[in-house]
Amino acid sequence: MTFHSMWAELLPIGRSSASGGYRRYAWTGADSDCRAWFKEQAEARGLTYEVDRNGNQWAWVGDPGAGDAVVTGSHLDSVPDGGAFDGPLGVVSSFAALDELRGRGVQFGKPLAIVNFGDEEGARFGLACVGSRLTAGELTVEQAHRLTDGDGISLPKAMEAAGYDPDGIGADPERLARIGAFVELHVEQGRALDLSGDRVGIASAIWPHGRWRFDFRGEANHAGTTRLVDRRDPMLSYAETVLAARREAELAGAVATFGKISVEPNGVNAIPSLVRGWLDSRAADQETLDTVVGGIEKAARAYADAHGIDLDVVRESFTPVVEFDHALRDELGRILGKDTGLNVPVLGTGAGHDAGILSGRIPTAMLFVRNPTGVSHSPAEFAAEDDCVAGVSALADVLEGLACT
Ligand code: HGY
Ligand code: MN
Ligand code: MN
Ligand code: MN
Repeated sequence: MTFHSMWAELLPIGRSSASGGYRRYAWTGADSDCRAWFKEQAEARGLTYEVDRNGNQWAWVGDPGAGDAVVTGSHLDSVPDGGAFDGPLGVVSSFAALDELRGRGVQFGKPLAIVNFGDEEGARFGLACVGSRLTAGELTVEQAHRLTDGDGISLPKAMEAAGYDPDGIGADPERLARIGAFVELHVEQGRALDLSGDRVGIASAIWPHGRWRFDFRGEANHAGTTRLVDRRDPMLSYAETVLAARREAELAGAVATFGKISVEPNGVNAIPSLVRGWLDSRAADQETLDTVVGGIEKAARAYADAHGIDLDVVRESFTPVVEFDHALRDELGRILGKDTGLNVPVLGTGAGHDAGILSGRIPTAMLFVRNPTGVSHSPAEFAAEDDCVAGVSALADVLEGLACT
């Protein structure tokens, strides 16, 4: 199997014919099809295949119990109408890199594993990196049981419906104790490599980021007969808050996005009783992030008060800044620069990743592959095949340097 043929096999799974975007949500049919593809790739290579207590898939070369394993991989799920590369590029490249290492005839001095972490995007249950958070003990079983999707289906019920036993979910310290390093290859979600003219880069850090839910409660009423002065319309406060978010982020050099909204009763001719807006905000450091979110919340409260609207703000998830393991990051730079003597670019990112979640427990690093437009979380997400193949070789070099004698 070449990178190209694996890619061609995975590409159609969960893809919308209308937009070309993906709907690979955790524990749905498309997710199951992706998981079946992963299992097939593992078994076709004679790897030891397993699913861990949290539903993450693992494919091993060597003894999974031996310890000091080198692990690579990423995720296969997507955001709503997402792109083809975010996640899958890391998983396909891992299998292709293993094939390349076998072609080089290397001997593995340590166990090597390829992993597919479940539910990284949080598209269905609203929390990113569920598979790696559970494994790292960053998400408790009780919290996981409280996660429900838009139809009120809980995470455990969704796992069960997909044929997975949710009863064993939870922290997996023994598994993490057997891992010496985790390296995730990912399409860059930005243009730094395009601007520098490099095919591959190394991650330095992940910005602190989080998700906050703003609930604006007003008074439902008739859109046609209620005078403007008599209204308590939460949509106004919400709209003013979205504009305030842009102003606060611009001032601070950060990012803030209201990308998801729900309206009750959601009728064209009804003034809403409730407008729920979800804020995703990220900044290069904690202090800036606090300033931005604090500024947005302050503005929202001022607007709500002015319109007689009740406002609740709930922080639904948060990931502190991730500084990737310096020694491992520098080791990757040494390995990748050894033939060319060139420094491989090191770049920060505002995107969250499983490698970020695990970085508090095991040494983790990331490789980025050039994305010529920088666009991600969109059907337009793209990486040229020769850049992807360069990413596979870089990953193979890194895995050889870390796992082979
Ligand atoms: O939201 C993120 O940054 C990631 O893609 N889950
Ligand atoms: Mn993503
Ligand atoms: Mn991703
Ligand atoms: Mn991610």
